[in-house]
Amino acid sequence: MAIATPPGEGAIGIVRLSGPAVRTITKRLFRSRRAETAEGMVPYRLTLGSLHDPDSGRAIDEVMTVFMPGPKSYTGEDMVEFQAHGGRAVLAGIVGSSLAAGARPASPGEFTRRAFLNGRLDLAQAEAVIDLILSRSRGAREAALGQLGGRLSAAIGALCDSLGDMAAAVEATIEFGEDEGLEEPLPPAPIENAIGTVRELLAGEGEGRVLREGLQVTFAGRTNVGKSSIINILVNSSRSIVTPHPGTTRDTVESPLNLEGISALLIDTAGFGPPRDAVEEEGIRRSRERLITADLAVVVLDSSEPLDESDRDLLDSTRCRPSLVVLNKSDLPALVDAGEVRQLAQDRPVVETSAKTGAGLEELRRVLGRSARSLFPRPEGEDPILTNSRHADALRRTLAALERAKENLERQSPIDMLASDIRAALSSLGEITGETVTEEILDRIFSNFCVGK
Ligand SMILES: Nc1nc2c(ncn2[C@@H]2O[C@H](COP(=O)(O)OP(=O)(O)OP(=O)(O)O)[C@@H](O)[C@H]2O)c(=O)[nH]1
Ligand SMILES: [Mg+2]
Repeated sequence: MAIATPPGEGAIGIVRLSGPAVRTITKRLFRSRRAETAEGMVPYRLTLGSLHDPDSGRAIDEVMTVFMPGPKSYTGEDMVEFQAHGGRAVLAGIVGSSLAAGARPASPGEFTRRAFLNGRLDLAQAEAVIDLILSRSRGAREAALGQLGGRLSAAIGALCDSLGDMAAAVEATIEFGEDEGLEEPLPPAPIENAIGTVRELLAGEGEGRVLREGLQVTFAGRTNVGKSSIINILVNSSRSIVTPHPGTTRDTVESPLNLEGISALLIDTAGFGPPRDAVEEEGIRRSRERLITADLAVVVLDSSEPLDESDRDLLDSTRCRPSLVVLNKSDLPALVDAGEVRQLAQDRPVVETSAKTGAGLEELRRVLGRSARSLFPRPEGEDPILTNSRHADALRRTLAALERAKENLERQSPIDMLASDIRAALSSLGEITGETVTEEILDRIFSNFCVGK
């Protein structure tokens, strides 16, 4: 039993129960308005009634109740959900009465864990549930929904099938005693195909990281060019401090922003310039670090001051990376030749802005969105996207085992070795869908869930 809705006050608060005692407990708590008993409930249909304390009989709330008999329920067990008014005292009353009627509090993710243990979902799908709840952008949501629908599981399942056939052929050979090598060599195609598929899945890991952590967009430039002012406008808040003094931003400041359905993290950095103290020096070191690790770099220049060496260095050092150039302070008389900047920018977009008047900011938003899209072209494709580092880790071990298998096959090594490689690959794949997974890993996964899911 657990409250399934977020804490606080809301229109509706849901308490859900799952397990073999659900019918008995419901009978003790719920009175259908029409039948005056819980028996008036039709499975999977909402029934209006009231909840009562089992000891005193006192009413707690008017509720809608839905009874979902197993195995056709989320957990695969008998389940009931009470849709009550979403207030603290109401929900506390329902929880207290459920306990008195024989329920026990659920642990985090216990409903989904039971769904997994009862075969309603595999582990990758169960993990997609929490990803879906935590998703903050369309891309993340669609990837999680695809995984929940079994997209990744199907790809893993197909791999397991073909490797399973191969394993069976190898085991059969061992059984017939030909352990000194194969008379007729096994065809390498299934292993090569599997290696290709695993590599392809792993190639999508970068996209998955972007979905999970957001696209890192680092704004860099000299001090006082207006980096913080621009970011504040883009994220519509005064997240970074802005002052006329050079060296205002001394540490990196991160602000999340949704760029055309892709969640991004705009990173404001300490401006480049001669450091006046150890703090600024460390700030500049951090700026460089965030520039190196950025998915997208935004080079900000001040058009009201002549280009200097550090501007040119920055334009040059970001040339071969996904980056764009912003020429800020377009409201002031220009001392920078826009033509020269375009030339130094080469084929990168150059956007002229004024953080003071807001000119060019919409265009900058569009250009950022376009760059994000081009870095991350297929959030709505049909291919599974690897968003989970646990899955990536298991796939890397699968790949290593498959590569060993390929080598052993080519070298015509003793067939036992091949058999053990294929078994290792299958076992790593099984960790993803949960066929081969330890209790400890399950604990770790489900402890990230909220109570009530
Ligand atoms: N006229 C004009 N002033 C601007 C513009 N953008 C920023 N400023 C001013 O320039 C000064 C510096 O702006 P910031 O946004 O703090 O610049 P920064 O690049 O973050 O500076 P550091 O944090 O020191 O590296 C502030 O006084 C801003 O008001 C602009 O487009 N036009
Ligand atoms: Mg700043």
